[in-house]
Amino acid sequence: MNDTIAAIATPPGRGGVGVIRVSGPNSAAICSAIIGKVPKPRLAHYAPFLDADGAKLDEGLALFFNNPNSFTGEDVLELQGHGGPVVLDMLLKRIISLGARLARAGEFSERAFLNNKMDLVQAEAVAQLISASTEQAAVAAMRSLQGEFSETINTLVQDLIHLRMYVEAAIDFPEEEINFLADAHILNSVDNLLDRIEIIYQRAKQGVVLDEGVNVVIAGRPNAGKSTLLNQLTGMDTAIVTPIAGTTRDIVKAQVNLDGVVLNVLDTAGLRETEDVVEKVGIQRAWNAIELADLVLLVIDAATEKNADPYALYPELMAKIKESSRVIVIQNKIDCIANKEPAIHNFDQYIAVQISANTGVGLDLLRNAIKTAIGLNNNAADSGLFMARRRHLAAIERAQQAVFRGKQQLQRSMAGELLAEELKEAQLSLSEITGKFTSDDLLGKIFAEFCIGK
Ligand SMILES: Nc1nc2c(ncn2[C@@H]2O[C@H](COP(=O)(O)OP(=O)(O)OP(=O)(O)O)[C@@H](O)[C@H]2O)c(=O)[nH]1
Ligand SMILES: [Mg+2]
Repeated sequence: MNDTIAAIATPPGRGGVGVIRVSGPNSAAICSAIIGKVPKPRLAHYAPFLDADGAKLDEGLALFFNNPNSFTGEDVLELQGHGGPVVLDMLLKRIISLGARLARAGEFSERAFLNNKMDLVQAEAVAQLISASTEQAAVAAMRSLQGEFSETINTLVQDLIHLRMYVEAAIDFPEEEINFLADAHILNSVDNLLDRIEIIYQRAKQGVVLDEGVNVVIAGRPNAGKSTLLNQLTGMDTAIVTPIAGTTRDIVKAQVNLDGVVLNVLDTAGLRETEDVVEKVGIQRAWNAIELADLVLLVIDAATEKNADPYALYPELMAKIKESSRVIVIQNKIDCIANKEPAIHNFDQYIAVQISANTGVGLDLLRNAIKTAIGLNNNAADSGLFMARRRHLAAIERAQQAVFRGKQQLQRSMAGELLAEELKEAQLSLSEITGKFTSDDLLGKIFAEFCIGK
């Protein structure tokens, strides 16, 4: 961390303003060399940006932040010049020649983390805020950035530590240990921790959905109305619709914003036996997509098929989908059935919705069914989603398992030492989330996903 890093912080391309960011011990010297002085910290200073021989490269604003009062906690220089790729490159070269090196992706945020300006969750939230593709995702990322998620985790870690200390105290007095452990207080505390971990897990899970979006695949027999449904969801003529069975062959992709969650929707070729070479390839692609889906919308022509049980209708498909993925059976074309109203039925393993993709009736029910299926519970959304990533979920899950094992040790064998050990394990897993105990390898991976200049 003793070197000085530099990067163009604005996106590639042309814009009114382009910003170059420099961080590290040489920032002040670089600033003096380019504009002839180091301006007062945090005050915009208008100046020409000079080349080595005194020629003007550009002109604009220089902002200097002295450590530790900067984003990274180091001396930081920001040069705001004109937003052209060539002029920014020339300025960056000049900065590099003065003793900075090009920053790696995420390196500014990494330094902010290493200098305790923010924890890992907050640093990741910066990247998520930048990549957010819906308003809800941005709001949730901001919430994580402000530390709400970190605080929840930290409180939980504190309580884990307290309980562990309590249990360890008991171990120190062997003659009283059993009585002590039998005290309902310990079991109640363990149960309370388990409940809270579960709530955090559910909230984080929804945060992951917000961050990553959901892979939705529309599947079913030819002519069931899959492409018509896709067009209803996008509100556009996204896919070709004809009365000819086997119209869709390639996969048609579209993004749909469902109350702030991005659905990556794939419309696929109708599943059937065929000798047509092209259609065969299309159907193979459909199967591949089905295997990767988080949610399968199984479209059935309700005018000709009364059954809606996917296990009876599509055993092969139900066997192929991921264990964690959800299925919504869509009984389509109810406009062809006299006096048929749209409806929704919740079963244990799937939801069935009756709609007409042609007229659009029942689409609101379907949207609700999708929200239920992906766990986007409105109450939790109102109570404040925070942004989370898979790595956070995995850590929460490990903590949950450890506390659960600890509880078993307590109940089965009053094994205080083993309970304490499991509580410690849970504490370490949770601390990984905020970065208190995180290996350098993992840190490297996390920050490598960021963009350059952040
Ligand atoms: N009456 C009625 N017709 C529908 C409905 N949905 C789709 N159709 C018609 O059914 C035919 C097939 O629709 P598509 O959306 O192309 O069906 P698909 O499932 O994509 O078919 P393939 O691409 O061949 O697999 C078209 O003529 C649609 O107009 C509906 O809700 N009611
Ligand atoms: Mg189609």
